Amino acid sequence: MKKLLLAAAAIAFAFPALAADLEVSGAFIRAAPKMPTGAGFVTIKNSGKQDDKLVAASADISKSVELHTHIKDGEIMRMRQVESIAVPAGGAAELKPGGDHIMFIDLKGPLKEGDKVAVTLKFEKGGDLKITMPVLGVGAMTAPTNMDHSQHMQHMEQMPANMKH
Ligand SMILES: [Cu+2]
Repeated sequence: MKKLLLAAAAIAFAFPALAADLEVSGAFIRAAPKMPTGAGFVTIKNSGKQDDKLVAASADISKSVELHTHIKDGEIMRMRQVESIAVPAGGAAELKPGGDHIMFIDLKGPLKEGDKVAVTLKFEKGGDLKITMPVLGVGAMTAPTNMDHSQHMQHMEQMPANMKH
């Protein structure tokens, strides 16, 4: 048992930037009912002290997964594969429509709204981070914000004051 703990400590020391420093929010994939490819978006916040990089992503919904960005070629926006996406210390990487994204190439089946996809994000220092990306509508621009929460707050305010015993 003690040996095991020591081994774990050694690994933690070798990789000081832990996945715990990386926080993922707003993940979603656009539905692709008839297309051979799909695009995923997510915001990755790095609360650590070391810059990190998203270097790969994997999922079993497609033959391959690439990291892409958009570049302006004259008046046309084109997609281009990139080797990594920077996740700066104290900052965030925002993968969003029209910018950086995760590209699922050669989908094994149609991506339908309401599906949930398990995706592993691989970071240069933070290691692997497993996330679930919900599939939203074809033209979705952002993941839904927590509207339920604000509604809940309103309920609280409207609660009668004489609820004490
Ligand atoms: Cu792409």
